Amino acid sequence: MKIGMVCYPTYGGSGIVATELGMQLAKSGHEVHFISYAQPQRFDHFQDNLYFHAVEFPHYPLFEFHLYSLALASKIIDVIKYEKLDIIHVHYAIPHAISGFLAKEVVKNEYHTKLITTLHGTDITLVGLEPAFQPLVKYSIDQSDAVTAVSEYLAQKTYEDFDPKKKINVIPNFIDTEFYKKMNLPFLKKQLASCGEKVLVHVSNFRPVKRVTDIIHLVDKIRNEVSVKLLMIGDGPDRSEAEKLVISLGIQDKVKFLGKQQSIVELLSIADLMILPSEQESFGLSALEAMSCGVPVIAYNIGGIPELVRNGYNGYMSDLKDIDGLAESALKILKDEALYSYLSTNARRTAVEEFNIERIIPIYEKLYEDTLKV
Ligand code: GMT
Repeated sequence: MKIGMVCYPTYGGSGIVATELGMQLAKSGHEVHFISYAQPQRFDHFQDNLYFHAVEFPHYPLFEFHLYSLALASKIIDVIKYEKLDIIHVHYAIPHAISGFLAKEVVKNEYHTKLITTLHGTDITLVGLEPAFQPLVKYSIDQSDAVTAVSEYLAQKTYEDFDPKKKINVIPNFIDTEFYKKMNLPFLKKQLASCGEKVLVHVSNFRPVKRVTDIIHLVDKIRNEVSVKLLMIGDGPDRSEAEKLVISLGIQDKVKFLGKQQSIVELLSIADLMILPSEQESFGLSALEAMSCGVPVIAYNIGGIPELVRNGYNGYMSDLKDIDGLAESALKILKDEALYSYLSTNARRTAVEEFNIERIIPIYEKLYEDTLKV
């Protein structure tokens, strides 16, 4: 099949999922054309069957705002015409789904390209609900030939808030468990943590929904009972508030802000526990990355998290904003070696048995095939 993959290219779960999906489909012999304003972050080497088309958007004094959605639609039209795409698969509804719909409409007399939309999270739960976008998100879902959501929770939210005419197919996010696999890196551990310190890790874009300051409070609550080092990986609007909190609590020696990092597997390999206290998370890809490296996860019981994290099996969940509950779970896990090893083994097992890329890609391929038949 010839597939156009539309996504955000930068940091963020939806772009990562789209890129990994595209790269894997290309390996399986499909021709995949990425369409975005920049080369997707993980598409950083030559691979057969994989192509990138940059969306150019002209600046003109009359346009106070960039008309990216229109430029994207025009680029999709070009790629459909030149490459004869069977499918346009857009990731994150805004504005990709409406641009895909527009492109499809423009070429419909000559080309029968199908539109598939994957909903990822805030396109439904947050931004998509803004009155400025809601009608178009609903319309583009209804006009897609197939729609997928990355968790049962997100599918349910879409039914509740958008009343779609279409069935929402749940295809969970996935992971390459051969790539995301614990490495033995004692020197890196020594570099980042003192001897005997347990390594806690958080990876996100530090947006308000991630509640990063809860992690700092958690460290403050447990630091006298267990020796820990927290690695804060990523960057975003709430980083400086978190840094200020670290200073005001006087725990600078316990927390390292590493900023954006490419070598996540290395860092997860030296981690003992992943903390993800988001107040919204349709899936929680960073939790799955940690679990694949054998790192148990503690998180709030919200959104799609319970589809991934199971209490007492591969991690623990607490009620939203219950930092004491999170701290209790952290202490339980870090103080009991037998429990730790049980959770760690099951975290890896969950990734391998339920979310392995090899299990999920054929589900997308089947959806493509079924959609082309209609
Ligand atoms: O930045 C993004 O890629 C989208 C972002 C969002 O806010 O919608 O992430 C979502 O998509 C990821 C990949 O499917 C999920 O793992 C995240 O849980 C989800 N984020 C939220 O729901 C907050």
